Amino acid sequence: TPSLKPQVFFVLGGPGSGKGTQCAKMVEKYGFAHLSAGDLLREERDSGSETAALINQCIVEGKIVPVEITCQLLKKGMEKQGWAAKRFLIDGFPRNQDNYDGWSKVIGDSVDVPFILFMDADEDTMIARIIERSKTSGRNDDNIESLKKRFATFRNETMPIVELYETMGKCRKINGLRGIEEVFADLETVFAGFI
Ligand code: UP5
Ligand code: MG
Repeated sequence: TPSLKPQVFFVLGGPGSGKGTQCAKMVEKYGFAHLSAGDLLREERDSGSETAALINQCIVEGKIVPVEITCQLLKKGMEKQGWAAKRFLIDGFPRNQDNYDGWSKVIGDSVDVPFILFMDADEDTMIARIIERSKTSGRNDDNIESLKKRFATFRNETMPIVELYETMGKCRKINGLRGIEEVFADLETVFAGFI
């Protein structure tokens, strides 16, 4: 019997690897729900809530916000979209062991995670994309200083989570270096059975 739990697909990859771009295409073509942890955190920061200063400091330093904050935002976001029998793409989370443990505790078995996507790209490509995007993004972490810190955090804290899913046989690695449409064709292959 098919599971009635919502399905969650985490989307991980370095800054500029194309997480947001590809998720938007899955929303448009297949009606997936998409939650970007980074977008939710920027929204929360801009709301001026009591956690705003802490969130902003983490973002500029490329550090990872405590999971209690991020997980609550994700949970609220999922509830807002309608929790039941949905396919969620959660982009940019879980980024470290603290994120993984916090999610397991709060959400855990109430959803299925069939697999995660790992958007693979080299740093030179990602730097070029982010520097180009910085002309219009308005993001205060789209500068070379913050970017270097984001890469270090990705390598040291997020890659071990990618590897954790890999050892569970639940990581689908995507070559993110090609054009947007070619990358998307790979996603469609990987998601066959869910679309
Ligand atoms: N582009 C995309 N794909 C392309 C392709 N195939 N060919 C050519 N160009 C391509 O893409 C980036 C740019 O590249 C765009 O201009 C796009 O057109 C082009 P995008 O899809 O935006 O890449 P993405 O991987 O989403 O990059 P992003 O910068 O959003 O990744 P980050 O992981 O750095 O940012 P995020 O928003 O997830 O997190 C920001 C910060 O929030 C973190 O550093 C951290 O401080 C905090 N955070 C947490 O603390 N906890 C969380 O759980 C999440 C975030
Ligand atoms: Mg993004």
